[in-house]
Amino acid sequence: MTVMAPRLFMIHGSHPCITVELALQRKGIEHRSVELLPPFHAPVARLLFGVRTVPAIRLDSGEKITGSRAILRKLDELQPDPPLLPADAEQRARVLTAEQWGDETFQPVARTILWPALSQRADAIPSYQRGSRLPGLPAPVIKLLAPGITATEQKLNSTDFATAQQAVRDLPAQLDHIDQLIADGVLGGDEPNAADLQIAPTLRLLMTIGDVRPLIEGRPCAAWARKVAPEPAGAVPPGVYAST
Ligand SMILES: N[C@@H](CCC(=O)N[C@@H](CS)C(=O)NCC(=O)O)C(=O)O
Repeated sequence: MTVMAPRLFMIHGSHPCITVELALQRKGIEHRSVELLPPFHAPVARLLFGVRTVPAIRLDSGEKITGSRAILRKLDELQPDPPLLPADAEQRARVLTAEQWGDETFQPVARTILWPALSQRADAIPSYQRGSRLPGLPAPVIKLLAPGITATEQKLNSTDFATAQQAVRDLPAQLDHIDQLIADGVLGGDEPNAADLQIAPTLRLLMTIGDVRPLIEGRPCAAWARKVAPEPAGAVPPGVYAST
């Protein structure tokens, strides 16, 4: 049943935007996507929503909601079936805690590691635009713009090569945490919950980075992420963080 026709403002390949898309799909809510091109998304998002980041949605009523977790809460309110949170209070609290960790702690890890990798491998940038509705820029133009774009994004995301190397070293402990959440039944149930939808797209984005994928493959979380979230566009060849 369609209870509204929200407009989703998104950036192609953005992991929290995929979280919202998966939630909309699960609930069978038809929507329109408005794709923004970074870094030009910032003035548009600020003007329309008063924030710089996406995902953001505008409902038919004109109501605006920003941030993946707030959007999922709103979708559950508007269309309760299927629910994204368990009915049992204890289990619900566990899912909400995992979802918060996924948003605040784990989501930034992908940006921290990916942007310095793309600054080394500008030739990989077009692969992340595959499937975008926006016209692709010719390779020589991307090559010309890449240093500026990757430097801006590294600044926006408080990262650089050394920070990314440290994040790669810290990743196995975070993967242990996800594997534990799966073992505890917080993630990986028959029906994906809000924490599944929040964390799996980040993991899938990390799996596009050649030096990072081997740290994930073979773990329970690799199979789980493949089940929950689609394969995103993009690939950075191995060798960037080889000595990390
Ligand atoms: N944790 C927030 C953050 C969203 C976020 O940072 N989105 C990125 C795309 S993955 C963004 O809009 N970046 C652009 C920028 O920082 O200007 C959420 O889940 O909604």
